[in-house]
Amino acid sequence: IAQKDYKLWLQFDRITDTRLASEYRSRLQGIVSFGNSETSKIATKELETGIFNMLENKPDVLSEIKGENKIIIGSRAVLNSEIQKSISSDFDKINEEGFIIKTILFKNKKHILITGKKEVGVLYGVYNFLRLLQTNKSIQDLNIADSPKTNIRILNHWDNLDRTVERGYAGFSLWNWQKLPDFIDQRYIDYARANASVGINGTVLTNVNANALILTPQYLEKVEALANVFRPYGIKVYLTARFSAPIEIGGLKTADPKDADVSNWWKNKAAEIYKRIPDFGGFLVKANSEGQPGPQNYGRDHVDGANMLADAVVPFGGVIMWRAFVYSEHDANDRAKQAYAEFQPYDGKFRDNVIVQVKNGAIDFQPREPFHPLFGAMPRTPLMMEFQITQEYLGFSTHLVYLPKLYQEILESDTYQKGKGTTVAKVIDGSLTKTKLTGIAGVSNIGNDLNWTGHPFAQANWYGFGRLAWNPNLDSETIADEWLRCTFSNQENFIKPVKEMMIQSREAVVNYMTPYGLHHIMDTGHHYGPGPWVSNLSRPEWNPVYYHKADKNGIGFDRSKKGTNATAQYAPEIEKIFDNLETCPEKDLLWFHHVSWDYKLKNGQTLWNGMALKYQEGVNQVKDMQNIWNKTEKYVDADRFREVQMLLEIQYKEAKWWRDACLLYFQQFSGKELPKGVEKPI
Ligand code: GCW
Repeated sequence: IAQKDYKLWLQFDRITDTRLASEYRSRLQGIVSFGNSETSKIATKELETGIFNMLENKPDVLSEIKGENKIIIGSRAVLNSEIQKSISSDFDKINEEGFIIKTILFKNKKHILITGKKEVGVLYGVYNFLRLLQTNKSIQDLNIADSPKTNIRILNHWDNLDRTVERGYAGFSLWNWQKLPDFIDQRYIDYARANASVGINGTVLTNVNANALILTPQYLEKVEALANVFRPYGIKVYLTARFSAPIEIGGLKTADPKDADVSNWWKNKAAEIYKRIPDFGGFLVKANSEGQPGPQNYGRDHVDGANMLADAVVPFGGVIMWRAFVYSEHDANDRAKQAYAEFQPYDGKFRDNVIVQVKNGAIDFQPREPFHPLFGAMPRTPLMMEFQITQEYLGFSTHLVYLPKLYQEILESDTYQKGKGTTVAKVIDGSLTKTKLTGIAGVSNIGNDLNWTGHPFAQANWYGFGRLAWNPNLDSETIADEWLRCTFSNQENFIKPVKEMMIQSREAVVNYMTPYGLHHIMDTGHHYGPGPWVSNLSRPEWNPVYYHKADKNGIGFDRSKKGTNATAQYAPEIEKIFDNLETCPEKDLLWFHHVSWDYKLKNGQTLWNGMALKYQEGVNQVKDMQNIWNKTEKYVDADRFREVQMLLEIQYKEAKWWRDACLLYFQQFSGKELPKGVEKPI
């Protein structure tokens, strides 16, 4: 059963279009592989088996170029001098991790060359070349030069050492600490391979709510074993650092970053780690957030904490990813304002090897949030994006929600911080501020479920995250197209409607959970299902009522000048747009304004009616998704067809649950009837 699911987007199904298959065969008459490293062996093997599976002919692997129509692979250094010379200017088009796929003439014969400055570039090139075949693209006269636009393309695993996964909905952690280091689960290799195939080059193995034990020799030995598996795939290992580790495992009395013993402890710890793992990536830190220890426990600030750790790893080339996800009950007036207030004043104060990791929105991974005001507001500090791939607030691994659509919406947002066109993507890829360190992190949705991600379509979110981390300007629709072809089928009658289903799935979840800028009204703690009524939690900003503020007069959080003035954290042009009820995009209306139930929406409906109709629309959209999927049976293997069908049925039931729960609850305040077109609660 699991086999198809398990193979993710690396199915390499036989190419059924016979004309195309024979064209491919004629152009792929053998592999010439230069290079001897582990990475180049992997690249050769991938090419060999990929071609074999798709075309059913086993290409010969040769060590020199004979005849014609060979695929030549190897990094710049190992290519023969004639080829090197003929394409030397092409290397100017790529960076250290980039690749070139090019049809070349060698001794007057045509061949396809896959190369890069480094071995890992060749590997990326191979996966990209295989994708051309998987998606049935032409391979005549190729001339592709592509490079990742960010340096750190990384998964954040919120995996605990007991293998539970915080906000994980796909089983337990992949990392079998008990059997490591001597037992290498095949899954580790398959995981590395899947990541490399989309260009992911880093992984934080452990939860940001960190356990200091991971930094003890007993665990570091196991981390080392994983790093050894991932290295040939171009993937670096990172760990989370618990700020109080010097006390917990180091026997010190304090973790004060200004204390010499403390900074020495971290320096020694870094040296110990780098001795085992010379290419260790560095640390990800959640400090003074949700009860985690941090520099503020000692009257110090984020800069003190981050820079102390940065100094410990800098001799080895390590980085510190310091999270900006902070909020506290002591300033509960508006949680959305706190990260900006705490971090923006520190712009330019962090060491060069610190990158501040900012969630896409100012609250917490909601179905829709406006972009985080920190993007573009710290021009002298590298900022990296943190997206959540696991669906904490979006129906876990039960609901089908195609997240690259959400990611794209954020990346395209214009911050106006340096005038029009200052998109979040430009902040992230460093093109705006010319920061050297750039990155995108995704909170992983991977576990030891047979299909990795719980929902077969959640694989698309892992894939799409990787693609956007590689190039934040890619279009989510193109990514969906690629993913579907690689994962399921190239049949147009399948691709067209199912792509449509994926694209609309993001708006559907917004509509049936949190239309018009509503947010954080999920039931408490687990965040599954509706809970807008919850009001009894100890911290005000944990209660959904804090976010929707529904009353007789209306609904929504007033973050305008008249309210908490969170809008002032944006560039003046954006501030103006959000601040004004007339110009505020309706999709963010209740995020920024408290609006009367009778407020007239652009479509002429009152807010109450409009909201009710949106909830209904969300339900209808899920119904549409079901209708689309039900027609795909002949294109999809029986198991995945059935799985998705069952999951969509649950999603439909739960979309109605959301609609009914929210409308019945809010109706107590609006005191109004449901408009025509909205089904009566069941
Ligand atoms: O989204 C919230 C989650 C917490 C998480 C926290 C964070 C790891 O509910 O489970 O903790 O954010 O991002 O630190």
